[in-house]
Amino acid sequence: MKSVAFFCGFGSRPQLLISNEWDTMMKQQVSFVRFTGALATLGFVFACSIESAVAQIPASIQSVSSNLGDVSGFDRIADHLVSGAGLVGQTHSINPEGTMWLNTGTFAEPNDLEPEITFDLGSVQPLASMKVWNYNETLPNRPELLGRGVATGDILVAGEDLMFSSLIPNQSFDIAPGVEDVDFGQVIGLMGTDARYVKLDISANHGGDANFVGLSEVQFFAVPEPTGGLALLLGVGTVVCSFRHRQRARR
Ligand SMILES: [Ca+2]
Ligand SMILES: [Ca+2]
Repeated sequence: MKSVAFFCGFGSRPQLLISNEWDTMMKQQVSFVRFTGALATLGFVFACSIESAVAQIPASIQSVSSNLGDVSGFDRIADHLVSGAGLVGQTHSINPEGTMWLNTGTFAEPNDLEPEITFDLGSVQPLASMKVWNYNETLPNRPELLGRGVATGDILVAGEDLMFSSLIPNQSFDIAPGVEDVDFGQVIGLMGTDARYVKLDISANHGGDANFVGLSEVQFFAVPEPTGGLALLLGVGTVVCSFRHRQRARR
């Protein structure tokens, strides 16, 4: 009789079971459903955290007003901002050679008094934020080196057509600490704006020498989207929830 009840347990209520048998079976079913629901929720949270962690967008340099590395023996070019060079975990080296960008300022010809840099994110996508590590070169009794870091600038964005519009005018950038054991990356929200190109039109440094401006690293992050795995988990969650609802309705 119990086996009959098992096979029809998800359909109409079997009349031949006595009430305490029915209650026990229902409690087991509800426990199973709650366990499955909790599992689906945990999976969902886990998948969300993975998704957030991998939302960084690979970037390249579309254009830059000048690279000190192009006209001198110093290896300081904009490519070092998007390659991860000098980045260790969430901090950055204090040695600029091969790890940071510095423009020519008035130190080398051609001078660069209108510094700007444009990042290419490969395709138009919704941008959640950018993370900026400022110019972190430091030596004892040389405060002007950290002063070469970007202090203010406009952030502009463009789609495939490279027609820029202002997103954040006169953004302030934190001066770097001159150490390499803290996360000094500054997160700037980009409000989910759809863009392929992001331009920094730099207006001032932090009081450094020779009108230099520089940075250590820049990363971009997309607004997370549900993946196939996430959609599957959401589907499982929906099925479990509707099953629970049906079970409750029948009691
Ligand atoms: Ca770097
Ligand atoms: Ca400018």
